Amino acid sequence: MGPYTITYFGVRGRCGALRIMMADQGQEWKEILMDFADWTKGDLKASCVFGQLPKFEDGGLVLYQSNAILRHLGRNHDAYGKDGKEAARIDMMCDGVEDLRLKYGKMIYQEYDTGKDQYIKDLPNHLDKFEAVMAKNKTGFLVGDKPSFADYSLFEVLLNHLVLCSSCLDTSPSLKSFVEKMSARPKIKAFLGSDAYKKLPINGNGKPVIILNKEG
Ligand code: GTS
Repeated sequence: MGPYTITYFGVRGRCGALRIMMADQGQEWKEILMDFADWTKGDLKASCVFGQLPKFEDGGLVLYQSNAILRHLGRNHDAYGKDGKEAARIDMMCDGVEDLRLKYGKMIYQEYDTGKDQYIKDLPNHLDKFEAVMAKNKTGFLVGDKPSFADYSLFEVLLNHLVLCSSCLDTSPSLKSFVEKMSARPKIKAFLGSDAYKKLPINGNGKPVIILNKEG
C-alpha cells in the first residue's frame, strides 16, 4: 500500500482526520497543497470526479470523497472492525460524524456571526449520541477495541469543537477521556505538535476566531 499522496488546499478541513489517521498508523504521505487561485483557473478541477478536493492517490488508485478515503485507509490499515458486523457499526458511526461535520461546516461557513451561539447551545444534544455509544462500548473506542477510521473522524471533529468551545466536552466524560487518550497516542501527539499540522488553519475562512486575551 502507498505511497499515498494528498492534493488539497492549505487547511485541515476534510483532510484533518485522514492526516491524523495516517500519522497514527505510521504511514508516510506526500502533500500537494493547492493554491485556491490556481485551482479556479487550472485544469485540476475538471479532472476531479466531483470537481472537488481532496484528491487521494494510493499508487495507481485515485480517490475523491474524504469518507471514501477514510474507509480505504480503514481497509488498508486494519481499522475497519474485526468482522462485517463491526464494519457496519463503524460505517454507521462515520456517517453520524459526517452529519455533525456538515452542521459544523454550515455554521462556520454560512452562519458564523449569527448562528455560533445557538450552535454551541445545541451541541450537547448532538454530542450526547456519541457519548452514549462511547460509554456503552467501554473500550475507549466507538466500536471494537482499537481505533477505526470512525474514531479518527470523531476525534478530529471533537478537536475542532474544542477550539470553538473549550468546555464542550465537560458533560461528556467518555468523549473527554477519548480525546485525552487519542491525543496522548505517541504518533498522534507528535503529529499534532508538528509545524505541518499547526501551520494549517482548521477552515478556509479563518473561523472560528480565537480570542487569546482581552486585548487580542
Ligand atoms: N464530500 C466531499 C468530501 O468529503 O471530500 C466534499 C469536498 C469539498 O467540499 N471540497 C471543497 C472544494 O473542493 C473544499 S473543502 O470544503 O473540503 O475545504 N471546493 C472547491 C470547489 O471548487 O468546489
